[in-house]
Amino acid sequence: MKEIHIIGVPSDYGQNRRGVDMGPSAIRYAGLKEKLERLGYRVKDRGDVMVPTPETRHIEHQKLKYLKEVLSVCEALAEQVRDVVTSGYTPVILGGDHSIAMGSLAGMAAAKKQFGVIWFDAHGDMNTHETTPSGNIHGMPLAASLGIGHEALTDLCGIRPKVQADHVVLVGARSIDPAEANLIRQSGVHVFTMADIDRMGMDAVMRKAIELAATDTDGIHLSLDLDGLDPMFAPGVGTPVNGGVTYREGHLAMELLSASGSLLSVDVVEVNPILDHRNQTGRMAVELVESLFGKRVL
Ligand code: 5AB
Ligand code: MN
Ligand code: MN
Ligand code: MN
Repeated sequence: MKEIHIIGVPSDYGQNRRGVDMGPSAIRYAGLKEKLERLGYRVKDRGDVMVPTPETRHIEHQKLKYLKEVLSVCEALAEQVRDVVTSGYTPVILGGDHSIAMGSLAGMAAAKKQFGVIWFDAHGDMNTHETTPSGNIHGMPLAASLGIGHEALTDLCGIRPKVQADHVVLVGARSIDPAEANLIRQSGVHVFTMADIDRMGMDAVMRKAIELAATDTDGIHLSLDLDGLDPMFAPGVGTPVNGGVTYREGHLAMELLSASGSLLSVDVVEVNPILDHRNQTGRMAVELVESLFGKRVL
């Protein structure tokens, strides 16, 4: 039985709404460790990566807000992920905003994994400092991990790129900025929008996504942005977008990934307890992770 290591990353430096730094607490409070243990796993919580206090920091670059802080958090996370993966364990990384995924993927790449990525998200996260409408780095982590954008981000941990575009699949996309759309098209990543999910169904979309991310790789990293779900089921996120993945579609996606046997690692990001209702989104995150690690009705 595989051993799971939980890593908390209480960082909100990638965006401008406080509260997402409390994501790891909210997800732990919803019973993550106990529920994974109930599924038969050994689970170790490695605690939180060190994150500086925002009130002591200021923005230096308007197009790359809190660049220094984002980089230091991601470097620390990458070291933890590398250690967990090279020891043969499965990391479950708790954000924090989505900028932390640059650290997750850097750690995977440092562990010399050839991995695919399923990027479950309402957004593309494919902006750069040149295309960003906000300056928020949580809109850039996928581009950076592919080697696109400012070299401070793309060269994180001295590995560029972290992942190859043809092994990357976006699922649930429905809010892409115009210049970001061009980068997505040029990059060669695979995209299943909400319209594709409507037409093909989540079952067919995920089977295809898993095939694309698992072919020629050692397995799949899931980057689970809770705003991929419809805000009806995940209201506690900073950038909600209507028309998202339903409760059942979300679970089906996790169940299929679980059944594929190709999951290597996961990050669960953008849970913001301040914007949530009685930890609904934290609990949803834990439920999805349970399905991802094999929870079944019978
Ligand atoms: B998230 C937006 N595209 O770049 C930008 O939540 C939103 O990690 C990014 O997916 C959303 O600021 C980033 C407008
Ligand atoms: Mn995201
Ligand atoms: Mn998003
Ligand atoms: Mn390939």
